[in-house]
Amino acid sequence: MRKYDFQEIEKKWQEHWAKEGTYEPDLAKAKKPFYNLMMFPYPSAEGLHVGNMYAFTGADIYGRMKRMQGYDVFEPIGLDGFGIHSENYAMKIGAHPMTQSKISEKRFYKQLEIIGNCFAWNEKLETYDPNYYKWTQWIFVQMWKHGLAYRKRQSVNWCPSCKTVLADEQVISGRCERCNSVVQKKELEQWFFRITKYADALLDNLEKIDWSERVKIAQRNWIGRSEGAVIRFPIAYQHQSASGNQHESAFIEVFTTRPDTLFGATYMVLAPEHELLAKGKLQIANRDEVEEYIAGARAKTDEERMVETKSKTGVELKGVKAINPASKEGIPIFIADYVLAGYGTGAIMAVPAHDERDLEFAKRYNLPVVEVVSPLIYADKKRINADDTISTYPQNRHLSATTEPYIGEGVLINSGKFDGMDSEKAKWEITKFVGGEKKIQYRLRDWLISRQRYWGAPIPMIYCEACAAAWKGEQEEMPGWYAAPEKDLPVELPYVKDFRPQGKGESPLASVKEFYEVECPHCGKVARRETDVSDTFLDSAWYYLRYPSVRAANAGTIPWDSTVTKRWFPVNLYIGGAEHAVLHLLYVRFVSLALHDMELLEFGDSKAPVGEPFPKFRAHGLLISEGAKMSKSRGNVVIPDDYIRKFGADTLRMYLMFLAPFEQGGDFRDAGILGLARFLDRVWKLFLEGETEMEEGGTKKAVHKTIKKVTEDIENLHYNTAISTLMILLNEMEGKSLSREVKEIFLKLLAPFAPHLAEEVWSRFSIGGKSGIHDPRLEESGSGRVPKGYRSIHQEPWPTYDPTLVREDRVTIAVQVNGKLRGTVSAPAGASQKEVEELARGDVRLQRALQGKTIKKVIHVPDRLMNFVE
Ligand code: ANZ
Ligand code: ZN
Repeated sequence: MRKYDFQEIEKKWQEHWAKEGTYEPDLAKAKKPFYNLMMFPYPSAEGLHVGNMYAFTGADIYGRMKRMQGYDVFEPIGLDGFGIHSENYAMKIGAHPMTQSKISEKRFYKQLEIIGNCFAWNEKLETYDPNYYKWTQWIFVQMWKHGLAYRKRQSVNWCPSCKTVLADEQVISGRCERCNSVVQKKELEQWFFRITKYADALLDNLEKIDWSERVKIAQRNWIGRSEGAVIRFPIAYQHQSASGNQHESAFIEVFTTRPDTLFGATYMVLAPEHELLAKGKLQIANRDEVEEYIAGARAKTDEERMVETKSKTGVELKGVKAINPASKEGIPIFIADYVLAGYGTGAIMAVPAHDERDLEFAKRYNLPVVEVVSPLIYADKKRINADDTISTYPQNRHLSATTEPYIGEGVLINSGKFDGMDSEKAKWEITKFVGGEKKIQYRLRDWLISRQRYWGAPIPMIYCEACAAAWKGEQEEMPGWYAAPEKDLPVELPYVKDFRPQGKGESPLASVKEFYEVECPHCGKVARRETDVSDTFLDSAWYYLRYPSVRAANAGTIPWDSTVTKRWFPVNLYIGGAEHAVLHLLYVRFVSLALHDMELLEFGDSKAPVGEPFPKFRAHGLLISEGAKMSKSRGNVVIPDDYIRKFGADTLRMYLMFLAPFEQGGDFRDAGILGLARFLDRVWKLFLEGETEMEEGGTKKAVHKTIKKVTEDIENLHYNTAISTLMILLNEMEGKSLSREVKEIFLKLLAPFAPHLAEEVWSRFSIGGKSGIHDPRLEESGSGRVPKGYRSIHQEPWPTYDPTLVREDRVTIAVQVNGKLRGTVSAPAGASQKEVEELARGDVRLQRALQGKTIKKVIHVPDRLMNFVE
């Protein structure tokens, strides 16, 4: 039995903090606002996972130190409870998401309470609250009004198990991010947000924000900017038929990043979905064979098509050729599924000599390989005469196909009048020569918003057939579509008994007449509401904007209070999982940038680019369990509650943070937690059962070094080493007589990690150490008793160290002779020039280095360097 009754203590303080509003900053007036944000959880399981707790604790420790450093810290929490995660969970346990959400809400909030974070409970929010999603819908309407929302028929990713479409970002290696089913393609009309309009801004700003590098890299790759050219290849028929001339103007357009290799383009490839393959467009002699190939390719996912590198297949289009606009040669046209319809123009010029995939394909179909860029010249950056370069190649232009393709830069060969030109320069010269155009291409696609599911915010749009029929404007303007009038928001999600997805490409709302039948906002006739709901990622793309003004905004007339927003934004530190790098973290930036352009938001300063919500983001590591990824099927999912009951939240918090550097993650092992429990027991014993206070007993120096180390470690999220430093200090303190000051410093440093224990000990100290529960200086608070007028340790100032006390005792000084390092000496810290010089001259190695030299000058950088100059 532990003497330290964590169960009683933790409960008491959590209630006391809530009652006192210890963690509720004055949102309207805070002088030093610090917005400490963590990604909110989605309640889609029995409860909070220890992985969530890991993330929250790490963020919380930082926030707690900042509060003690004098900031008004705001650490909000809420639930991302709309969406497929929660709906699937409800389905799995045979519940209705609308009722289940209330049950999950209670459960999650209870858990979030017992982990001991300093959440500002007054401002919590849930994305499925109509008060909240009213404004999610309002944001959709703003997007629509500003031309950033549009509807389009497109082949989209379809998850056969979730029975809904998925955004590209939600397809991981060809599978559904959520349920791991293989994703299919389906043609559907859908709503999109024009995130591609922000591709450059999203990319450029990455250079100006302080984010975990791995997340920046993921975003850069996802946006995938490439510079290249669009080039047209005319089409020619081998046997012109009587009506042959009608195809004269047909051509194939390609996007290439290597227009310099144009002379080496020996064949072309169209994606199987390419529009030229539609019947009647090209006269193809082997139409049947082609159709068969197209059908086969349709059945594969993009991912399968990309990875099957060893078996690239294709079919040549018979009876038709393309003309290479540079060499004027006729070259064969293939269809092959290694070319994707959704990228560039859906067609490529194939240059087997300089592209790996093209070379592989060329070998398989025995196609010519023409080398046009020679690497020789860059071998040592020396330029070789172009004639020499060319002469190293035989007249025969069809080189061996067994060599590796050379993909670098070089000098042009086999390229007519461009021979000898630098490939970099040749890119634009050849583009000009054939009348091509420079083009910047992005991998990023527009954000697909529609979901054919029930549990989400209905998309607030209305379609009127009568208006569409009477339409006289431009077709692109989407005739007949209107935003739901703002006064009608929220478009409430009705209770639908059978909420399960039907898989017909329609939301269950499409069978609820009372929902979809509305009056046209324009002509008043009967119109139809959009019945798809929006992607959950739209809910989470703006929650942080609402947090600081939840109470103010819940009155219903504003999405957020802009004076509060100005005070609190941008967020000071955002912490969350790296797995959201190209989903949430990209969407949330886009929405903020767009709202800024609409002048609905205003923040950013010299330190943070305008409109960037999170100038500093850190990805926490992944927590595994007993050496393996946590998963239901392995049965190794850790639920924090049991551990909290058994060991206390403080012990669990410290254990989680002790595993490894926070950004690295860690391996949760039952056996490990005991060490931290013992540590806290020892703290308890030393502080409350030890000797009464005495005079300083020689720990002062160690204490100040600990202050320095713990402060710096927390700043860098190196919580594991901060804890081990506290452990070392505890060892040193045990068995010594300790001053009150030293004890207080230790407690303050421990407070962010073990907030309840630190608070309890502090409160007992505040009335002179040991006291019984009936001490008259205590008063009722929550489930326990606390000193009257008590001031929380979490509002005490963070300790600062005395720089003279943290100096190392001995330092290593580098000794140079004429600027060259010749050795080192160990000297007492702060040693004078004379002392160091003596030490150096007494060192055997340095004596040798100085032998026979007349030193004219000695340069001394205290504690670091000494240089003897002749
Ligand atoms: C000719 C060429 C020669 C190419 C060469 C590369 C090397 P990134 O950097 O990703 O933008 N490409 C273009 N559209 C494609 C599609 N729909 N499916 C598959 N591949 C496609 O890559 C651009 C390059 O990828 C383009 O440049 C094109 O091949 C290929 F020595 O054109 B390149
Ligand atoms: Zn109408």
